[in-house]
Amino acid sequence: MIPYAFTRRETGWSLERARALLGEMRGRRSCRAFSPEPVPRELIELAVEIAHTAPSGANRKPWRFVAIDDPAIKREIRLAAEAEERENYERRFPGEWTEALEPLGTGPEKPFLEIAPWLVVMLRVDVEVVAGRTRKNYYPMESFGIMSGFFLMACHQLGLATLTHTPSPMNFLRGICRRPANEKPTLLIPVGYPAADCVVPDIPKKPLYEALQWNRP
Ligand code: IYR
Repeated sequence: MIPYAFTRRETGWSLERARALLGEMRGRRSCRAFSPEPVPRELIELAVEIAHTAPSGANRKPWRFVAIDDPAIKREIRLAAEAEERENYERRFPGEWTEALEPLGTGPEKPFLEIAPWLVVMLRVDVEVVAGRTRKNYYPMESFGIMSGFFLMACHQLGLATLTHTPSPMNFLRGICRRPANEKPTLLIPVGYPAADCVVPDIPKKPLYEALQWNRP
């Protein structure tokens, strides 16, 4: 054990930072129309490194990242994702789901998978072989969720737009990325700048009082 190098802040400082951060995070939107403008690799590496600082069950960090800017791989991913999504929208989705998606304007075409300069594939690792022994990771779902939240927030803070995309099923990504069978493709996150004419749905956000309870009613 070592001492925790924690910086204690004044409450005024914290409040100011919290309000500024809330303002910035309120401005984050899922982006479905990207500009092809390149993003330096170092920026992606830093965002991934920030995500990788996330806490995880027993510090196992049950995730892998594959960062892709190779146009040939992006094209392969787009074609495979669109094939799955076409099945979803035309056959697999129940009516209720397509209704819920209607106001978001989503559909089976995913041009952003080729246009965004980077695709970051995140894979969840529930079980892995370490030093010849198979071991189970702890709380992989929770850990993965925390990690991906760190990533989305980091990207927004760095001035990058993202989309949490989950083509379903997304096992095709394992083959395309040449990852082993114990790694489960879980999120496919395009990262870049919004296209100049990017629009987002004008939808209300659930008010905080519907989500937050203080103590007991
Ligand atoms: N994965 C599908 C459907 C979809 C699901 C949710 I939840 C969204 O917020 C948006 C879309 C698709 O990407 O089209």
